[in-house]
Amino acid sequence: YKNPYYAPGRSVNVHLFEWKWDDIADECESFLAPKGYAGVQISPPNENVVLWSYNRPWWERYQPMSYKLVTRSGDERQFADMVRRCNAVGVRIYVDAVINHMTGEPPENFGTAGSTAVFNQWDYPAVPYNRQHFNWPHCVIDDIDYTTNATRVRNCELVGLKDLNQADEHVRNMIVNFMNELIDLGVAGFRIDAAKHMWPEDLRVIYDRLKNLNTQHGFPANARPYIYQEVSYGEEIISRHEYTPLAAVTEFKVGKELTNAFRGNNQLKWLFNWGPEWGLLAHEDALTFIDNHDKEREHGGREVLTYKEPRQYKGAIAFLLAHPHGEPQVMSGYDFWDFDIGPPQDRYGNIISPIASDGNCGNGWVCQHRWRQIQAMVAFRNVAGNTVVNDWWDNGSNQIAFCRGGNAFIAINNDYWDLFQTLQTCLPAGRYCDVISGDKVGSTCQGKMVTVGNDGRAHISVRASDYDMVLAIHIGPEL
Ligand code: LAG
Ligand code: CA
Repeated sequence: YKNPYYAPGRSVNVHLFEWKWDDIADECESFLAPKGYAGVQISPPNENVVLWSYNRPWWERYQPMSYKLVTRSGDERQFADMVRRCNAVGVRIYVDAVINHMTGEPPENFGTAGSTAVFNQWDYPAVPYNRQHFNWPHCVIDDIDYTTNATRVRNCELVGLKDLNQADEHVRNMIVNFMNELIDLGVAGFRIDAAKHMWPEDLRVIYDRLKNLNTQHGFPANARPYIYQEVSYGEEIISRHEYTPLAAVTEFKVGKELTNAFRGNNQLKWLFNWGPEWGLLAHEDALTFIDNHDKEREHGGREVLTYKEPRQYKGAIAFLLAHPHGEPQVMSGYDFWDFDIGPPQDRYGNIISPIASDGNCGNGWVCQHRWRQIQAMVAFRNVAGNTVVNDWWDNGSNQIAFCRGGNAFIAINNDYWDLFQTLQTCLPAGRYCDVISGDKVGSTCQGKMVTVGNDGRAHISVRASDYDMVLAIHIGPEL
């Protein structure tokens, strides 16, 4: 469950938060595949409760009503079409699987597929689930439970959401059928929402009943789905190491530590041994990211870097993607000013597409994955391939540089003074165009030019006043 089955030469997953299936299909064909993105994490595809009382918040999608594939992102036909079209261009689809719980007791009682439920009776006829399929007696997780009581974290309700009992055979069947239907449709894997709130032994049973990936969608025979379990930090009473024997795990420390460093609270020079020596999960166990849809909103969004602090955010993402540790994911969402704000929508609640008719991202969407500096680092990672970090350089402070084998070189300056150095780039002699500071249009470089000599060395300049703190060059088309 730890192999994402990316297409050869691809390495970065993007969370297209709240995107519609039709738009994702278009994006796979027109942008993600040509730019070398490997996969997309989609928002939950199964029916959720509709919450007009909160003006359709994003979080209604974390309150399942059934496993019918009908949401604001699209219906089953559109879902199948998206997966088929993305797989056809080598972009994999990973589903956010909400299997810990159903709804809370919301003020409204209609799902996106028209289903209703009797919340206070734990009755979800569209699945069907009833009271006997939930953990009992009913209880709600308190903050203190995270440090003292693993059973309560797993068997009580997360923020009042009806807590399914994954030890129950019927519950297992319903979840497995749902996930297997998605595998049949061609998905490559799953994010397991709220994995900390489920017992590892129950999850193991569920994973082991999943089908192999669908060979008709280009997967090799006997390929198991890629599974990354959402375990936030996981260093309290429940350890993330209870989950790594099963499948991969979301590595929240990456965003926390890189945020700390790129906000200037830790020197970049210390990143020389980035990886397990920092207490991070082993490479194959770690799904890495700076922000996700929760972290960009929690605590006023101050916990980790987000699109709202773009210079440091792009710096942190550049390091995330330049460094070989982990399977990285980038977040791509919409502009918001308050926790509850849902995606851009019309008055009927239809999601407004991110990409306008001129092909540009707009309509209130941020599209981080399309930012030149981020997209360029996706290509950088693909070119770097399986190489390790070599020729590390730092100035004893916040200026760092390193090579990825003989394929790629990056320099980052998070000091308040200029980086002005002759450095080993490990690249063949030649003229390179920095992929961060400007596009290469035809044979002209709109960004910084770097001339590498026969000894692999080049003069590198990243001024404190430069628009971005990163310079990155790699082998590829000649200038
Ligand atoms: C997750 N991972 O473990 C998701 O990443 C996270 O986004 C989900 O919470 C959570 N677990 C449940 O799947 C989100 C919001 C919550 C929201 C919940 C359900 O962060 O704020 O709770 O989705 O929609 C909302 C209200 C609560 C209320 C609850 C139940 O905000 O105040 O108690 O619904 O009615
Ligand atoms: Ca639970």
